[in-house]
Amino acid sequence: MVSSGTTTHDALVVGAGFAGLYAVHALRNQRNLDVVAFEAGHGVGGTWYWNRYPGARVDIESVHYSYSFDDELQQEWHWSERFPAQPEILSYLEHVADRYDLRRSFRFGTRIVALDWEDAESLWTATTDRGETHRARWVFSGAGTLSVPKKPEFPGVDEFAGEVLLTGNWPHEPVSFEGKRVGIIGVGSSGIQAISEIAKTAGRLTVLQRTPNYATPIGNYPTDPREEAAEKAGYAAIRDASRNHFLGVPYSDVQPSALAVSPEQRREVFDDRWNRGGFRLFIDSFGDILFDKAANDTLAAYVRDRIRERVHDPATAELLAPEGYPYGTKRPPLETDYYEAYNRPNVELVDVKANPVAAVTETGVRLADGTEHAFDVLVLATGFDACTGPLLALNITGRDGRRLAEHWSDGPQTYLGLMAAGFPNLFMITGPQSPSVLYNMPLAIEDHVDFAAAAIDHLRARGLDVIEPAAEAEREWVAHTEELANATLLPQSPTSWYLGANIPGKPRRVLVYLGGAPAYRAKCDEVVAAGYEGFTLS
Ligand code: N01
Repeated sequence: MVSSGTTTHDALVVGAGFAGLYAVHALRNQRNLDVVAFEAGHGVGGTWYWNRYPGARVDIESVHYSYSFDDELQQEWHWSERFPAQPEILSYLEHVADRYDLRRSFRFGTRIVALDWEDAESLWTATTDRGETHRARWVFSGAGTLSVPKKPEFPGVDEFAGEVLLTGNWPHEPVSFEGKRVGIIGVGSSGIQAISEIAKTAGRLTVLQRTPNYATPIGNYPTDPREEAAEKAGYAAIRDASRNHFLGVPYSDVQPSALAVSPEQRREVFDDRWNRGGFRLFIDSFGDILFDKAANDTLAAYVRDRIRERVHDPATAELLAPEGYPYGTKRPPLETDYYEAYNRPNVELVDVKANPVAAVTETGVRLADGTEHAFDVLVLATGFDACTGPLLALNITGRDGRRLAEHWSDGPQTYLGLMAAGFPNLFMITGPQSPSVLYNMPLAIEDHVDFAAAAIDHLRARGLDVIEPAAEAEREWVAHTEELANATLLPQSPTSWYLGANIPGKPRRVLVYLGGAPAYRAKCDEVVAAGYEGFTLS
């Protein structure tokens, strides 16, 4: 315990998703610290609590996209599919919460609205939307990376007489589209998953597409008992291989260069990865896809051809075939029968690039040229204020009254994507400029929580209670992450949320570490081995 008083704790955790749940386990169950945790939702699950839209599904195999910290947990849990849908992942997280008795540390339905550092006592004070305050020495933000939906850019959303539904904050009650005129804006991962499902029941579905996406097959199938048994028998090796892979999955068939092989050999590799599904085309085809534009062009052309094969109407196929930005510079969505949805008579594709959405009206949507589309339901799958948005929403004020919003006014500044100079003892789990969304999230989360919890052990063993990155270490890390990003094709995307480019006015900065999870972990290990190099401990 740090000091007396009912609202002073050792650690405060934000969020009850993968990050917050594991943080409570690591701090309270494994270290016996006094922990208080807050969750705005009325249950655990984080992303998997809020994103209940039809078709919501994980796109990394759950055998990999799951906790690794307890072998008993991974042995006893059974996934029904290779890529399970949202309800099953939510059940898993509910099971984890119960199995490790985590719920009792959480205050649900409670949002943190301010976090203020008090230098004199080296404590954070958190204020909740219920007006309570809690103090703690350590703060773990598990607020997530894709948890603050982007505000609609068009006027009139409040005027719409029908229902407006946000994929990222979907109703808990079942939604019926039967016989309804449904409009959907957005064809990112959320939109593509939702369109594939809503198309099956809507009276009419109108997809308002601005930038077409390079969506490729997910390759889902029911769990094969023999495959499951083999994976469980070799789980330790699988987790090792995952942690040693750029994206945190144990794929191992990547070839050096798309340009070093003949067109026929290249096609063979692409066909194989397309047929096997998942992120194999992206990360397990050729190693230069994300680095060399000419290599990237070969895959982009391949995906366009495959899209054209699947869509019957040539004009619709052309609109769906992405051009003008490299494959993978916007996060590639994975799909099941997405393109086939456009072959249904009840589905219509509208290009809102040339003719943008001007306003939402009482009856539907008006485009810039005055065309009106009438809807009963409008679905917004327009994305998130990624990576920085969830942290800035916590309204954080650090040392000397410095606000995080001010520190990050020109884009995020972090050391290791985990801490920021001037914001002591605040661990941003999967924060900006860490591998986070380019790694396998549960493993990225475990790595960060383990690093932070071990730092606390290190400090406590020495009678210290503050850790903070040095400004110079932070500057070097930011420069390093930018250098890595500039060696890739990523900066060539005009609208990617990886760069904050999806939000008007947001500083355009790389929000992820592009050196890959293994290099990142090696760097973290070096920092620890050198006595927390780049951090000031006091
Ligand atoms: O959001 P997005 P998302 N007018 O930003 C369009 C993860 N995720 O929620 O590209 C018209 O990708 C926008 O168009 P444009 C995953 O990491 C994972 O779909 O800006 N359109 C785009 O089409 C993913 O990458 C899963 O031109 C507008 C769409 O809205 C991340 O979450 C499932 C517009 C937004 O796409 C975010 O995905 C779901 C406007 N004014 C999500 N504003 C899994 O499968 C925006 N758009 C695990």
